[in-house]
Amino acid sequence: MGAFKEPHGGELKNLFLDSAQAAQEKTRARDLPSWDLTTRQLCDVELLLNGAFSPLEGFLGAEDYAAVRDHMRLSSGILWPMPVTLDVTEDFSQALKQGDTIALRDLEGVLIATLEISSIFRPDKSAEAQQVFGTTDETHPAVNYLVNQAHPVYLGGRLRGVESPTHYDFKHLRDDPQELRDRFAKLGWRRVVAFQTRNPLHRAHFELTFRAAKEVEANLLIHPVVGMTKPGDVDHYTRVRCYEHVLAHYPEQTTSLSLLPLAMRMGGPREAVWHALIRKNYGCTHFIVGRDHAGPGAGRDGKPFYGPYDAQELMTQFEKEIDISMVPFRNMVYVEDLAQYQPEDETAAGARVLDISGTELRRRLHNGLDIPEWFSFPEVVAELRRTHPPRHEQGFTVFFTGLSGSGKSTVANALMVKLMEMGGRPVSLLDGDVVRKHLSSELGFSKEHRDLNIQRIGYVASEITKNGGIALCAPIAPYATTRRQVRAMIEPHGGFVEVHVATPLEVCEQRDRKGLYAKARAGLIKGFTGISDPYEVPENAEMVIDTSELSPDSMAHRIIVKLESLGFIR
Ligand code: PPS
Repeated sequence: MGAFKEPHGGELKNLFLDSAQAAQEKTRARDLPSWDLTTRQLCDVELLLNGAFSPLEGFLGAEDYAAVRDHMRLSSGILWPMPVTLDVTEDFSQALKQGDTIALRDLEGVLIATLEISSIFRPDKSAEAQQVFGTTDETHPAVNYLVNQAHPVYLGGRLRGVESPTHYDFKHLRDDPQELRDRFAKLGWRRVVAFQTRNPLHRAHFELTFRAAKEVEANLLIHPVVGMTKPGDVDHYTRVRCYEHVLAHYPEQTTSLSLLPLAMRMGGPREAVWHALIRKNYGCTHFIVGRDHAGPGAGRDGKPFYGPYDAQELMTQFEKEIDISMVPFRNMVYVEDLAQYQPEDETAAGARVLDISGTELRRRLHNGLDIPEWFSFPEVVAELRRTHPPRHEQGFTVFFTGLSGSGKSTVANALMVKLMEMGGRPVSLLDGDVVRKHLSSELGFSKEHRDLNIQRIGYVASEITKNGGIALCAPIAPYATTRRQVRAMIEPHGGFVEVHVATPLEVCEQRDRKGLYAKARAGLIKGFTGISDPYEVPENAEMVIDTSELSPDSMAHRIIVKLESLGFIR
């Protein structure tokens, strides 16, 4: 049996040129203006080229864009809920006109496709945010992307595919729509229910997918997104290792795993409809929509952007038109007395139900606490513990900030020695003067140069932290914005403890160990921090210390106690 579901729009697109044409296109591309695709654009291009976004043949032009934004349809009338657009800079668009062709390259400069431009337009971003995502609140990840990352000009047009973006990871689990259709046909799978996910699978998901497949008498496709998901999600390498473990728990020959390089928008109901269309293109007949499908969480006002079952409601409207059957699912909870999972709305009144939220799971991982077997498979927990070790096994950064002569280096040195005495993790000291000698020797003290210097320190510290080490940084770091950037670079990889060395300026100036304050006062050094250049006092530092009050040794000891209380050492 061949494919049993028509692709969306009737024809499965394949935008790749044959090898002779691709070679010609490569030669031609040498003289074409070239655009380096962003990570998100690269995901979109991959799914455009391989037909996952059928019937699209390229990025949306102005007319289709407006129709999709306002009516969830292409101008031809075909249902399409999500704008798929190519955003470029004003500068790049300046020299372009309709009819021109541009080369689209990946981050390394490899030619992926060419685009024949049919439309150049400037979107009204707030209208797009409001219409597509129902909000202009920038805490919504897609709105944040649209407003703060997407470039101002959109280029629409048809794509000619030269080469699919390269993936070095999990090649055996990557299938394009035709490959999955062929696999289903070969296995004789006529009914396939797809499960979309961006999280590791725990027992509740396992129960839900297993029941869904049984209910509709279909085979199951676990189809996780490995392109872009919600910032802060578990990385896809860890997730895929988890999925492979869970796969072994389904009855043999019933379930398949394939990875989808989609860039999610976290667009709730509209995104659910989009996900369903995509799964239909991959040959699936059924699609599971659970609670809060593709939900971005809560907004600035603390309220969720979408209702928990909004996605199911919108899918109900379009299910027939898309021609894929939704398998709606309520939240699954563990009923302790029955020792089994049940949909939330089927549990008997008064039954003792157990659940562990995402936040609670992260807390338990952080602290190395028990994660019960009713919640997850032990192999999955072990995998998560490998990438999320408890805090005392993670790397961390102690970032000292304060005026010249405040005692940052002295305390940092004392702390380094104490940490080395304790052992367990390598310790690196990125002292202001040392960094300026080895990492930033060409930089001066303008705002631009100071920012660059701090960003370099942040980068090195984030690498040390990521690899499980301890980084002690001791620059002046006078600007709040740059300190915030450094925190954001490091926190995803481990701990970040900001210590404000708040020794008063008079004391620093009185000490004047290097004689720099005297020179600054005499005007011999321009832009000296605290004298003729600002120091923005930290507002959210984890610790504030003053070296005019206590010895460096006592200070270092206080920091050790703080690190213990935060769980980074024990
Ligand atoms: S920054 O602002 O964080 O990039 O500064 P940093 O890399 O920590 O370098 C500070 C050391 O450089 C000496 N120095 C100056 N400091 C402040 N302002 C000016 N204009 C300046 N020129 C030279 C000073 O000795 C600082 O060392 P510390 O150890 O902080 O006293």
